[in-house]
Amino acid sequence: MHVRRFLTVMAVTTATAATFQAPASAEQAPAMSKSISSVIPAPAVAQPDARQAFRLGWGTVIFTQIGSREAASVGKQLAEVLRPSTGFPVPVLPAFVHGHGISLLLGGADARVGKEGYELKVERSQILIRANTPAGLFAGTQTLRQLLPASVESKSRQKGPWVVPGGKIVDFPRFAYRGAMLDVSRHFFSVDEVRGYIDQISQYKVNRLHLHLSDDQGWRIEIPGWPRLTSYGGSTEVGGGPGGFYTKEQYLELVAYAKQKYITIVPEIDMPGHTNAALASYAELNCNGIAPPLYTGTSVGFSSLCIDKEITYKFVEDVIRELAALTPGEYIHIGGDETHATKPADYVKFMQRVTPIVAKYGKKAAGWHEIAKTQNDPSVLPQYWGTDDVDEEVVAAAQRGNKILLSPAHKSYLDMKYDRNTPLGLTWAGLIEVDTAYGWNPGAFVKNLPESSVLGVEAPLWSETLENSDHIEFMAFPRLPAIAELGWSPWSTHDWESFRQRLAQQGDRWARQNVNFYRSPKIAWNS
Ligand code: TNX
Repeated sequence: MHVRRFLTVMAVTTATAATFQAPASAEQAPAMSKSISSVIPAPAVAQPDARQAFRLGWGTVIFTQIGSREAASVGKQLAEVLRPSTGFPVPVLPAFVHGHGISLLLGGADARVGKEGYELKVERSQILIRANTPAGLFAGTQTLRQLLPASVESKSRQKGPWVVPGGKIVDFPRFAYRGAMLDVSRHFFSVDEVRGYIDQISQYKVNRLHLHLSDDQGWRIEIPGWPRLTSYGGSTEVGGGPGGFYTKEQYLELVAYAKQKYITIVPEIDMPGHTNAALASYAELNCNGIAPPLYTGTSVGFSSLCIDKEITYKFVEDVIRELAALTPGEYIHIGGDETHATKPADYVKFMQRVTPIVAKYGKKAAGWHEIAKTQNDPSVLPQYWGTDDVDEEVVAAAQRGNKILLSPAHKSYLDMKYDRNTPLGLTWAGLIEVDTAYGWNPGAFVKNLPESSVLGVEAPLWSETLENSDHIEFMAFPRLPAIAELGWSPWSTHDWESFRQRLAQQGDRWARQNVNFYRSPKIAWNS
């Protein structure tokens, strides 16, 4: 079978040779002079060794830990990146032997790598990635991708040489939660569009994708017993387009796809505000019993579930039970932001009743940081989205034992414009160039919030102005990698000059992957 694949690849190679165009020579130079630390996120420990380098060739094999299906899957995913551009067969075999190859092995790694880290050694004769878990192996292979020339990301055959700079990396994350959020409510994004974003963020060791599945403009996930949520509440979006929703099967497909890339999906149903789509679908959820019309504008803060009706809590429980069943991860996000149409006392009453429902189904509640003032439950995860560095309620929650997730809007909101001329996006939290997105320390950002209380960071992408993958990519790149580095890399590696040089090398990779990135003038892009 391997021989046949080998011959097929040979044939393809010959056929494309005539049309092959040599890449601009400028690309070769930085690839050759690149060091083992030229990666985003910056590795925790990197020791370059200029005397060593590995050259991928026709005979390169990926060896994976014997008996581990997951290690084999990580190896296969790596091979699928390498084959089209190198034209090499790159077979993936269980590691009975060590040859001239790339080995992905479980166990035997440096003690510091923990659950998600890895050790990577690049020598003339082999590349060795060791980790305690398949997630660590996957992280190691994402590093390896970036150590190869950018042209490795092309879908068609490119000229080598395929050299990986020599040395050793010991790498592991600073924070457990390294997230991205996508708002699929304001504009709906298809399964394929979300998969594309998963592919992109997983390259930067992001391990959570928070999906904002409901808002005033659309309800996007099927819930048994409440069919109008999707058939009616999901039928439009901002601007009046057709909207859409995920069936249970489609959603599970996304969960499984993300899992292959060691990303856990965190579902959000925003409540009690941001609920017009649900209120429009079911009249009984409204205090006055009258369903409002569907909404396709972009205002916030005008809708609320009816706090004093029992049906509200039946509805919420049905939703949470279903989300919990669809979620392998520990968190269900229950929103709770901008509840200007809910009285403060009602808001507290609602959250105090709803957070135990999340616990009843075996999950912990995450919520926008307003939730911090509603209870003493230390398992709740407030997500800070303020625009400054002071929040006493969040600090008080941390003092009671809550972990905090950081998404300060003026730093991490990917839907803010880069500058005045950015054609997409909003400005309410400020203009966010890539140096601003990179320029903060999550471990010492909110006044009196210690690093030990910070679970991690998340970069939200709200979609009032975004309609397709090109738009998503333009807002996320290059800022998402900046936030990803803040989540992964130790603060000791934090250095704007180093980051901007490493970022410059990503431009060509995105171009090869057809990622529509923003060519920030702060960066000397390498292509
Ligand atoms: C605020 S941030 C919101 C969203 C908007 C976003 C636009 C937060 C918890 N709520 O409803 O989409 O601003 O940037």
